[in-house]
Amino acid sequence: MSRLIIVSNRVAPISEGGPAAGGLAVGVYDALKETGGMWFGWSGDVVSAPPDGITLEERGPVTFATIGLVRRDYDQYYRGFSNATLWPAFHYRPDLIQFDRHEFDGYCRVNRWLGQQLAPLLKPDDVIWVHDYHLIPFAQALREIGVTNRIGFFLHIPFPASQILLSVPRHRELVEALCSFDLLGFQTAPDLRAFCDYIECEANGSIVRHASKPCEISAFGKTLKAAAYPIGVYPDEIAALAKDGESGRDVRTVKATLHQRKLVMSVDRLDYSKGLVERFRAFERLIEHQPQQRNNVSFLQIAPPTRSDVDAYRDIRLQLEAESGRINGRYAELDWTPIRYIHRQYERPVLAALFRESHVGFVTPLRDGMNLVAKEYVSAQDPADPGVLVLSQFAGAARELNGALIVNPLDIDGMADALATALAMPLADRQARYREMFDSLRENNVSVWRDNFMRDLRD
Ligand code: GDG
Repeated sequence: MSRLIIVSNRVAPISEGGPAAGGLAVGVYDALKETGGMWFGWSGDVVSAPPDGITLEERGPVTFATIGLVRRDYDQYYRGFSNATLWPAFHYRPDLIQFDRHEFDGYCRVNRWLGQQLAPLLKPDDVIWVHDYHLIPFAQALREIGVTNRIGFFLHIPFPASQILLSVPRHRELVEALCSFDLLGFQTAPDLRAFCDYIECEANGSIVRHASKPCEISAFGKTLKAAAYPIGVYPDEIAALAKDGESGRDVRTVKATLHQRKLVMSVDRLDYSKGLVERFRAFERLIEHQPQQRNNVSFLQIAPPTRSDVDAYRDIRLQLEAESGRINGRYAELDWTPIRYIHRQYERPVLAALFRESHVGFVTPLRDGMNLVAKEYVSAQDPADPGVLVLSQFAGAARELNGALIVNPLDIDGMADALATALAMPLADRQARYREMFDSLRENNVSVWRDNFMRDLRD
């Protein structure tokens, strides 16, 4: 079988056999090990002089190929256009879009440069799978220098409705660049629909739709295929990790400090798309309106730092610190802190074990391509006594996790009500919801996601 070449902004730091990496990294790495191939991307280093070339590291049949970025490229391509323009736009936050034409030029320049670095390493029958919004112009860049391999693209974040995308200057160039791929993958049907809507209504393109095959698109003088491929997790592995961690030190500490109180838990990168402020207010509303919950439930929010050099991320951190301080100041007692907010990263097995320990998984993004935390929370539950998932209708995962209590993350009272329902839910109801969700996670695990995409790309 032809080699697989994965291209993503960052190359996952995989220690073989280790539990450090998440579903996506493990799923993709499995495929690489099967077919042999290469994973190419930014090393994560900002270097003082342009790098001599790619650093190659062999691990069995897989080659890790990484390269550093100079400060200007990091600023324009990564911090600028990717994370201060595309991320807010694609998460329906035009109010947060910052646009600078030099950053857009830098974004395209870095994509061309990365393409030039990769091209000499390619073999004619390699199949290339590019990931996410940092690399929208990547296929176009490769085509310009004569690469004819099959190239697919998977967008991990939402694809916005046309009226939102139109607010990004140079949107047409972005969509035209996407049309240089052979296959586009989106997380959900609404994302695919939004893309098709742009093609038909803004780009004068045409689409042939099929019931169970990718649709065929003609636009900008090119033809390509597109479909929805919802990303999954490995639920059985997460369940085993969670069970193993039950008696670990961190879980024992949490249990000891809870003193039989119930636990509501969330884990998110500290990102404004994740709805953290609204979530804190919903927990406050619960203990405000239901005094019997006070001192009987705690809320644990783990929010590791991310992109802290982008302005909007500094703002959300300050806002969250203010909200948790205000709510705890108002309701805390000598022996009870309502919100435990931790701005730090934890090991994957610790998170899984804490998920299993908590009575409610509170996952309420304002917008999310999929949201793997929701799937990991369900996977980690104890089948004999599972917790309840409270999930935003705006997470891609809400389309699959039918056993969750679905909420609108802007409806603070609605979220507080859902928390109360979850905390009081009888065991039989919790078990039925859990079982349905766990079965569907198994059926659509991350291998299914990967294999479906690869089948359509090689087709
Ligand atoms: C993007 C899209 C889409 C979080 N904190 C820690 C930690 N995590 C892990 C979680 C989960 C992953 O990071 C986060 O994935 P999400 O899907 O929840 O969100 P994004 O990071 O925004 O991911 C999203 C995803 O891509 C995949 O396509 O679902 O919609 O936005 O696995 O567990 N892991 C560890 N420590 C932490 O403190 N070890």
